[in-house]
Amino acid sequence: VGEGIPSADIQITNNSFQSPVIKVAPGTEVIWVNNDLTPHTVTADDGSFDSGVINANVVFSHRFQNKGIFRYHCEIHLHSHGEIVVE
Ligand SMILES: [Cu+2]
Repeated sequence: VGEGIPSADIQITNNSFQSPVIKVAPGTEVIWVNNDLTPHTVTADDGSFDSGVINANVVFSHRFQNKGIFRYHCEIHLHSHGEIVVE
């Protein structure tokens, strides 16, 4: 994360995104941290961003510039969902 860029963390633990819903301001860099031993992905439902495979103990980050509601899921565990509310 660059200097002065606001950031927010999401922990991926036990196949779930913690917290599954967060609110951030435009320009926030959201950082997902895979705490599990299995790989996950962070894939936008609309395809606007995609981490690819995030291995154990690896992070992925994406900066949300625009307001909106961005829903995402894990391509490996399709029951795992999350939502970034940028407002
Ligand atoms: Cu997963």
